Amino acid sequence: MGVSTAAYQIEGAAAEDGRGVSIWDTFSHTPGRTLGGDTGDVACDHYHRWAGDLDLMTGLGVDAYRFSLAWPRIQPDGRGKPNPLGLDFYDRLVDGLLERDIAAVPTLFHWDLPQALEDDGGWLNRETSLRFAEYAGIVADRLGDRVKRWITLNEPIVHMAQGYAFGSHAPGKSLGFEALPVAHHQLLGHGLAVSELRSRGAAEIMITNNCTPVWAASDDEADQVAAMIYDGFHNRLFNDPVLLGTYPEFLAGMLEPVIQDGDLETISTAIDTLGINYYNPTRVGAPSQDELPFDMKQIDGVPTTAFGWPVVPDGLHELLTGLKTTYGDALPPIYITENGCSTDDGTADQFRIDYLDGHLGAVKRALADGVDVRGYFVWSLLDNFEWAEGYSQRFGLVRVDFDTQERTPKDSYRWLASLLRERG
Ligand code: IFM
Repeated sequence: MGVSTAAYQIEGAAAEDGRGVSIWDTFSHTPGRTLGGDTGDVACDHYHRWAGDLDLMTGLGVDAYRFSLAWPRIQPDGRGKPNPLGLDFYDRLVDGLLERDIAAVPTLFHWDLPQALEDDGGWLNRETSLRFAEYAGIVADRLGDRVKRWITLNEPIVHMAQGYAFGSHAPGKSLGFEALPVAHHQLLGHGLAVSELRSRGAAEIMITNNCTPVWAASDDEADQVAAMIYDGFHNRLFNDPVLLGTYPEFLAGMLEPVIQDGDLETISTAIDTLGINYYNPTRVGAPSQDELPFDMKQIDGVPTTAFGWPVVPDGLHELLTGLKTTYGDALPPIYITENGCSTDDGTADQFRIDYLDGHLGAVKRALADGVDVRGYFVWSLLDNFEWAEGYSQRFGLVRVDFDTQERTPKDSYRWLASLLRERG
């Protein structure tokens, strides 16, 4: 059992110790891009307060911490010689975790691409995949003696869709289907990074995909087809090539111009486990206009989080058993690398307790049904910078006062701590 965070959402210290500019610095400083103009300049100031934050994890009783490395801290321009001070920070963090008997589970890329790489096309440019592999090697050279479990990418679907197709995240491009090469180049970067990590002795490597069970709005053929297409874009575009070495047929044609010989072999280089981030199912129907081949529909009759996301714990069971049915022996053991909810400001968060309890129950049922789930990470340890929503959506087990940086454990923190204590 662990907790999960990401660099740009908590670290702050955006201009310290030689850190370069990331696409999220540029985006959040562009007027109108984030709610209230919020930025990650300070965030939870974790860069300076990391030791206290690790103590919070000890108090919680978790045995693993999933965090991400800020690429621009390590290679300010995304290429070439590493910045020693950036690597030193993660060195201290990993040592601090090991001193507390907490396994370090770093994610190499959680959306904060060095701006210099974006200026050359970002993930639309195949070159970024090669740079990502170089960066993976640099990090593994420094941390690989202590880090055993690695995650390459976080939610490549969200980075492609929100960052390059719809423009609601950095780098803020609205390319529609022209964003598809971003999927292929991220996946290629993943495959190349697996080899770099492996050659440096990594014991366990995974990719983290955001997955959702897709519900057709009705039995009508048009709704069923729309659901299949959505499932293709959101889930299968990122699971199939990694696990099976193929793209879903209807997407393979669209990707053809960017696929080179050997790419799918690289992308399907064996991984050890699969990271799954689950928040909610998605209901879709036939398109009502030309822009997209599906319409998003509301899910009625269930509670919703502060973000307005439907709460459906059974969806996690459906997702996990569905992955087993779809991929069979090709499905490696799974970690739930993110699951959690945003609630209103305040520390009396019975809503989060119910949410976590329900979803842990769903994992238990999936285990009983034969799905090999090895671990579960709560999103998130701390309230943090929720991307375009700024600081308005609070996902933490620990409340953060963003004026004073005071941390206050919520009821859910105490609930989880006692659950973990009882479990021994
Ligand atoms: O905060 C994000 C995280 O960065 C990626 N997964 C979803 C979370 C909640 O929106």
